Amino acid sequence: MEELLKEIKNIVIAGKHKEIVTFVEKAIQQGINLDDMINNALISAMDVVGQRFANAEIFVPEMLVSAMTMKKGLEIIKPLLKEQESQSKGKVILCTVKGDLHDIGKNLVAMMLEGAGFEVMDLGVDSTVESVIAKVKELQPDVLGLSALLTTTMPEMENVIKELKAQEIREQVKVMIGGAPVSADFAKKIGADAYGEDAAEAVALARKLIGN
Ligand code: B1M
Repeated sequence: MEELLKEIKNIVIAGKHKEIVTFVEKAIQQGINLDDMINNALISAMDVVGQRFANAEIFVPEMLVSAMTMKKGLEIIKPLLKEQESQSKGKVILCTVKGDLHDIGKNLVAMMLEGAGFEVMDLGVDSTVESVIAKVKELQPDVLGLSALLTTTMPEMENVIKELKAQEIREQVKVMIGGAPVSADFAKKIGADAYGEDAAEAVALARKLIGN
């Protein structure tokens, strides 16, 4: 099992997107714990990729192929995470904020929330303040989840919260934020309701925020 997880991790690091499906399916057949596969193979691979990028050992194209490989692996796991839930636990709008194209973490949060029975509306990446506010008004979610991976796009989270206040709808929705550069202190500073460190915590917090 350990060997197979290591192999999956190396496949993502090397961006071997043609091989990932076979290996993830093999791991599922062997009964590998899905959380282990997500955390100890797929996510930890992206940590290595990020480190290598920061050290200028690899560049954007390599990072992109690794991301694509990870996404392919996650797509196979996604249906298995869904619980047999018929009634929605609550409505969540998710997006990556304006200027930011990173979506793997957000997608993982969406998958875990759906798996836990939430109805998730994913607005995608590079979401402008205006588009987020319009969707909040239209869909009236219980929770608005904002993701940012760049220090330069973190201020967009505060802009969304300011606009919710300006439009007098801040009290109607709980705001949860997350992403590698974001912290609990930052969440407090900008007036968010919660900060999720990872996808599992995001689910626990969504439940808490909604009160179920
Ligand atoms: Co980019 N990138 N990237 N990148 N990239 C980082 C973020 C970086 C840290 C790499 C580095 O330098 N070490 C760095 C940011 C530096 C900074 O701001 N301080 C960086 C940079 C600089 C850039 C570009 C500027 C590079 C360039 O063009 N010169 C560029 C920016 C593009 C843009 O967005 N405008 C860029 C581009 C890209 C790719 C497109 C190539 C690709 C993204 C592909 C995609 O997402 N579709 C990419 C990738 C893959 C990364 C790294 C390597 C991996 C990110 C990732 O997917 N991690 C990343 C380095 C790193 O983070 N180690 C890096 C795995 C994912 C599961 O984790 O997203 O953290 P994460 O999500 C976690 C938690 O954070 C949390 O739960 C998730 C699951 O546990 N979470 C939430 C996330 N959102 C949440 C929301 C919640 C709650 C929890 O509630 C709503």
